[in-house]
Amino acid sequence: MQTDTHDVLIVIDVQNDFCPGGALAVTDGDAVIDVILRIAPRFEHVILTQDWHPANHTSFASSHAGKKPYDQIELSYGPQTLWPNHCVQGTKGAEFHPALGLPAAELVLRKGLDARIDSYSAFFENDRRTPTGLAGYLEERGLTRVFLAGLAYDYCVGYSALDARRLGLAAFVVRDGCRAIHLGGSVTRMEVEFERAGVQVIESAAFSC
Ligand code: VGL
Ligand code: ZN
Repeated sequence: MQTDTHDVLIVIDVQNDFCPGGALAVTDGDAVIDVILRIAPRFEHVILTQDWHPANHTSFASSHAGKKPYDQIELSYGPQTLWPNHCVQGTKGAEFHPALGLPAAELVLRKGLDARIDSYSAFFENDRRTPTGLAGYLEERGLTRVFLAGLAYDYCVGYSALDARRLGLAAFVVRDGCRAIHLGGSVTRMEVEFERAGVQVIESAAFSC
């Protein structure tokens, strides 16, 4: 896999709360860091996303009386899985993992700021319509192929890849640079969607580095 000036590596949500010891820890979540640091030098363009919720966010079980984490509820924009409080703005848990040293990243995109709506994708909130601005940024910068890694494979990485395809971008998910939450068949469900949308799943070895 050769990269060129139209390619961008989007590193999704490598934050303390998604790593071991965090509020919404993904098994082995911090293992993505070595892979990401190994492939990042292949890219002229690197973007980081940061889940960045207010303390009363609607995706938190604690915002809904009688609900607990991983319950499903119906919101105005569709079904929403409820999570433990995580990535609250300004907290340690919301900070990038300290080993994720990517000082050359050109953009840090924060998402999930609106208390009323969740945002898995880096491109759109969970209504699948409200844009984050990332599509405009990529377009203006001439970035047409996105490579995704980070956390979690079956949520924020997955939805970002699907939306990239919806926007007409080529989308590659670097599988060993991701770890999944695994919630009731979420990985299989996402991979069916990848297939349908034309998201390509590759391994970091494809960069031969
Ligand atoms: C994520 C659940 C809630 C993710 C973020 O980064 O995949 N998952 N918020
Ligand atoms: Zn979140």
